[in-house]
Amino acid sequence: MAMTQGVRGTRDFYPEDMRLRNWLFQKFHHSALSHGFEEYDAPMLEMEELYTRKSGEEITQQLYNFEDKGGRRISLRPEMTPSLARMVMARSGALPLPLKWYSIPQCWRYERTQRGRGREHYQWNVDIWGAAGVEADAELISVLVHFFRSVGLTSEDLVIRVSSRKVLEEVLGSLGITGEDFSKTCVVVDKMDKLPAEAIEGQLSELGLDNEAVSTIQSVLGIRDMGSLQDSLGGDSEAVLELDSLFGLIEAYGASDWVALDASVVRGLAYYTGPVFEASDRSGELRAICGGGRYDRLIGTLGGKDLPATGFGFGDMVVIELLQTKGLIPELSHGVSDVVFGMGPGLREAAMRVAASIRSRGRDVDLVLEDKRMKWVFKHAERIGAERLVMVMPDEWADGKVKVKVLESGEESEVEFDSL
Ligand code: 4HU
Repeated sequence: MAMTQGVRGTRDFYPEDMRLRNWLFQKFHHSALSHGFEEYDAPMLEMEELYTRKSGEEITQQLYNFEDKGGRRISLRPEMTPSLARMVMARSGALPLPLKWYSIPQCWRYERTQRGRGREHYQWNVDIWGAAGVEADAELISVLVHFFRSVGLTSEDLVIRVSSRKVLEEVLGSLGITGEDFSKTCVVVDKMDKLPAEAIEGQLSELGLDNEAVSTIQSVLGIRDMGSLQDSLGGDSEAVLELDSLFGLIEAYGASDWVALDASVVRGLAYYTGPVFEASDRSGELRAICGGGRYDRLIGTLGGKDLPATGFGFGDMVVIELLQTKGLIPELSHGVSDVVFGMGPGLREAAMRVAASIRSRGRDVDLVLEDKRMKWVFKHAERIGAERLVMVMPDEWADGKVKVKVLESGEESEVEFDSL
């Protein structure tokens, strides 16, 4: 195998890729910071048992796991939420609530079925712990909308489809399906548009759902407006009241155009309990851009005392595809403001003095390290998008001056070294 081969399913980030990634991450940072969130981080490695939930979720069936040299079962994290739950549990009682935290972790998966698919991505995670009301869920939607606007996307490009796990909980509760069976049913229902009908019916019948129950579920999942939801679940349905309040708050935030009720949204993670949402492009060509929801009982399943929580995960890949199709990827420059060039080996030290002086004033300077022709230096300065070319030349330097060329205008001048 050639040594240029990386680990299957991983990506290299060349400087041009890194510029785009950093641009995207800055948008993630600013959108979270603009809403008062604080950044946190956790190790990429966790004890495997943090993810052994046994609800049939794809994410826990595709663990990138192994045994370490001490015989411990370890996994690369497939998602951030369990690490966050662990951190919150470890400081239970000591953290000021509600807490609003975000992170941009690299997450890993290892699927046996298909090759050639990515095994890592970066996933922006934004979470609120200790706030039980839909105000917190509305805040997450606002962070998302802030992000979409900041990258130039509009509500015509994409939609955040919203529902609540309580919709299915009420329907399934009346059929006697509760607790763990309810979570497992949600995981199967999430796959309804991805697997053949027979496979879904088989999995649902294992969970105690007959054909009539399946068609009841299907008709409820088809609901796209609050009127029909109320007709189906009744006026005092908790799901209806919850979603009604949530849409009211989203309206107050001026974000109504970005959201739509869609009862088919359940999400594939077992731990969701309340409002759930996902964003996708309006044309429906791409996979979901992000997804999230309320998970008030996750800590309980990890052996701690429950704490209300809600959050979303937002991968770095699908949104880039969407921005590409919409022509919204910006031209990102190298970021250097000045190129400094000493003409000839005799002026190498002078050029370093000049570069150091400009850098001490807070500018980003690329010093030409070797003897190059003037033509090469001009091309180089243009290619990296520098504003100025500072040339240290024998006669000028003898007078304590350098030659400065402003690249956009082409204007040239002689400047005292001290006043650069
Ligand atoms: C997932 C988890 C980890 C890594 C990748 Br790529 N994808 C689930 O979407």
